[in-house]
Amino acid sequence: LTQDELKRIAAYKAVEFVQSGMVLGLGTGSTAKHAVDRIGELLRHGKLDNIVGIPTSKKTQEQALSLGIPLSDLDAHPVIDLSIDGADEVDPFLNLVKGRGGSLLREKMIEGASKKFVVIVDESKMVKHIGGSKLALPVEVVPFCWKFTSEKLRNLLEGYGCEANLRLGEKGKPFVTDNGNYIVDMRLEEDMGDLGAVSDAILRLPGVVEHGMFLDMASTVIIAGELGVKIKHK
Ligand code: DER
Repeated sequence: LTQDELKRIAAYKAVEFVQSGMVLGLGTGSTAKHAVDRIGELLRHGKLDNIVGIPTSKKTQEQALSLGIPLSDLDAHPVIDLSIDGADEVDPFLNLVKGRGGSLLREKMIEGASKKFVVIVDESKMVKHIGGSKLALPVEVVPFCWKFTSEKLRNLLEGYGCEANLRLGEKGKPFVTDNGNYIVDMRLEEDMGDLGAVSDAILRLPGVVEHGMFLDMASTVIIAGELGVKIKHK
């Protein structure tokens, strides 16, 4: 099975939690894309009705619009029944790293407002510790003096062997999020211990908008692997 087939299997499994009449948080990324496609398909075939989607990015909004999924936002629906989204890392306590797609702020707002947050991953996303995949921890920062903020972040996380790199988009220009901000990718080397304390320290920096650690937010993680699908509940 290819990685994308595993992503699709996890996504379709998560959509089994969807019931007609739900307000759904629609995630962003290559795994969540399969879930949004499946919801659109079930709506089209009359297997689901009366669904309202709350997209976590402009990209997902466009995908959902093209599928005819009725859309709204958090202002109209401050409480969401179920959100389905991918993740870049999942630790044994179901803490997540998200945001490699750059949508972490809207994802965290929407998934934080959800009664149930189902995470869908292929088995490659499972790590022993957050930061364990040696990939980045994304931090959304305001463009104003981003170098100043990036240096503060680097100092803060220096103990974890951290570098801080501005994420670049097209033609070497800074990547700009849906919210008009920049992303600084923190390259972490090892277990950061008390993630809550690290989260608080990052969020206290004035130029920081949000970071990609989703602590104690997932209610369920669906893991698709070569040997089948595993479901872990909080
Ligand atoms: O950017 C994001 O938050 C995505 O949801 C990411 O965490 C997972 O993306 P993927 O499903 O394409 O691996």
